[in-house]
Amino acid sequence: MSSKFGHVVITSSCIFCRSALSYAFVNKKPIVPGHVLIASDREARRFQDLTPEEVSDLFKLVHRISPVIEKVFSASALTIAIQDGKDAGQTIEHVHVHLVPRKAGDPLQDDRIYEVLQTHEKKEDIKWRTDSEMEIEATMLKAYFEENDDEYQQ
Ligand code: AMW
Repeated sequence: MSSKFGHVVITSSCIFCRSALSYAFVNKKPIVPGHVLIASDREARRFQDLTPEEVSDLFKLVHRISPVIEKVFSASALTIAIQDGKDAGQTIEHVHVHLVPRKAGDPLQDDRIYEVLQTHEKKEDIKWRTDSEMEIEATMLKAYFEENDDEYQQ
């Protein structure tokens, strides 16, 4: 089943984990390998538009995915961020959490990540990934959840 992400359609082949009210998918222009997104199923524009149940479900899914992303991408830390509104850098008007693997000495140190999150997507010299590149990553992550996570929902 595909899902709406603002004005974009995320095909099921790019979605690697679902919960009751949220879904996790691979990024078309990740700032580093393993930069994934978790969105509410319902197309709410701002964080404050989510119901308490949706907030809880969204962050439970972030919580479930976090250790997997950290391990699979050999990270030692994560940045978990929401750009909540246009003036905070939000380009897709549908609440989503950025989950970014981090490690000592990575190029996103000293809070540079926040500038990169705001500008990376707009850089024309950085290519959008192809559907097949994204599918390969989603399939790898999906398999991990199917094998290792009893709560996995397709
Ligand atoms: W936001 O700026 O609105 O906080 O972040 C939007 C995110 O969505 C960016 O990381 C961007 O790379 C990603 N993105 C944009 N279009 C797609 C798409 N079709 N599939 C997956 N990710 C996308």
